[in-house]
Amino acid sequence: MGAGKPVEITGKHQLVVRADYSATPNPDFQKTPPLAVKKISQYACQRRTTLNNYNHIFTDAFEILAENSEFKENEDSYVTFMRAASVLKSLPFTIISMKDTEGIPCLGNKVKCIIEEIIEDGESSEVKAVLNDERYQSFKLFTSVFGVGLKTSEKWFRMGFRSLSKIMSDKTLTFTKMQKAGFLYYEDLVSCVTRAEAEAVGVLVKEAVWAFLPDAFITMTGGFRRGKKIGHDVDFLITSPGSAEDEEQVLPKVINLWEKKGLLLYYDLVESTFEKFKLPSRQVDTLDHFQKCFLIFKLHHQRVDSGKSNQQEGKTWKAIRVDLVMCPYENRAFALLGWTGSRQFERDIRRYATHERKMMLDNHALYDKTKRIFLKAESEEEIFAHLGLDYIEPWERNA
Ligand code: DCT
Ligand code: MG
Repeated sequence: MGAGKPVEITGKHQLVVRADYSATPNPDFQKTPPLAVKKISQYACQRRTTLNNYNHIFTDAFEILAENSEFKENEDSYVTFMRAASVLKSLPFTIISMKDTEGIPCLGNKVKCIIEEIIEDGESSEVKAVLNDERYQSFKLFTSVFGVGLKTSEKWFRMGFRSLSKIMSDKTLTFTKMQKAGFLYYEDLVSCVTRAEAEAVGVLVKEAVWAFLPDAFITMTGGFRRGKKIGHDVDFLITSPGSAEDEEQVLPKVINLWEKKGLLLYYDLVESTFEKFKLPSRQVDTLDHFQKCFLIFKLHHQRVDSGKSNQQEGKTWKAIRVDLVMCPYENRAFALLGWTGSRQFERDIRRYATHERKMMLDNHALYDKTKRIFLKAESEEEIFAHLGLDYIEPWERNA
């Protein structure tokens, strides 16, 4: 009205955060009280992040920079870029000018400079340099092999390797069982798992687990529970109210059954190191102590509903990475929260527990340091309530 004409729409004209905003349009919108604008939290567990990312152009850039920092083992820089990408994913609008970044946490000077460059030039020179960097390219390629981490990548890079074919044909190198499987099924494993394939694996997991433990609860966790349409693997959490001894035997029995049927291309069964009264871990990134199995499943195409599309000539199956986790019944809510992710969401909810509530949270338990007690929970909602957080649905945890 001031300008006397329609003006260009910028972020400041758009609603950032409504006190009660939700992932879906609210039919009672007109009935809700006047808008209360809430500050965006620095913690992902106080933001709702759906898969609707309006800022891909920026978040893709920051994820590449974060990955490069990870390859260089620069933890601080990794965290800076991941937090920036994460907060931008939660915005309900696209950043189109620097004014739009005002008041948004987790955007330090370095990050803002990169945003500004992308707004002005459509790309960041730093990202371009990383994408052209030989070390980055090699690490990206090497770590795409199942079983290859930073240490092995570093070794191969120093030895002068730049391609997988040279590595595979080198007679002096030795490979772990995991890496051998990684090379053998490379093409299948780098092509993403579709939801239809994940559902097909889910049917087989239920069939096998219920044969030995009829009252087991089986939940597909990870990215698929957050509503993603594709993933790099399929994660399942298994628990049952029955006895712990029965439970312990289930994964070995399932493995045995599948192996007999020729459905296992690789597996690694990790026994539980869980101790009931141990305090939650201080590390935001440590692995949990549940019994679990990391495996590569041989999924026949005929088991997949719509799955004829990317079938290779003559090959009737696809190798799929699957994680099975078995957790004690009392810990199921914590395990479910932990295995649903995203990784950034998990990091932030643990950081929030520590710094804002003087509590310790991990995949097993929640401990109140002030009261010196473990806080029990039957559901994820109860964990959020213990932490004094509004409940965030799984599909809003794509931080
Ligand atoms: N997780 C965990 N402990 C581990 C491994 C994973 O608590 N040792 C959590 C973090 C996220 C979640 O479990 C699932 O892990 P991924 O499968 O690696 O991630 P994702 O979100 O499912 O992503 P993708 O779609 O690539 O599988
Ligand atoms: Mg996953």
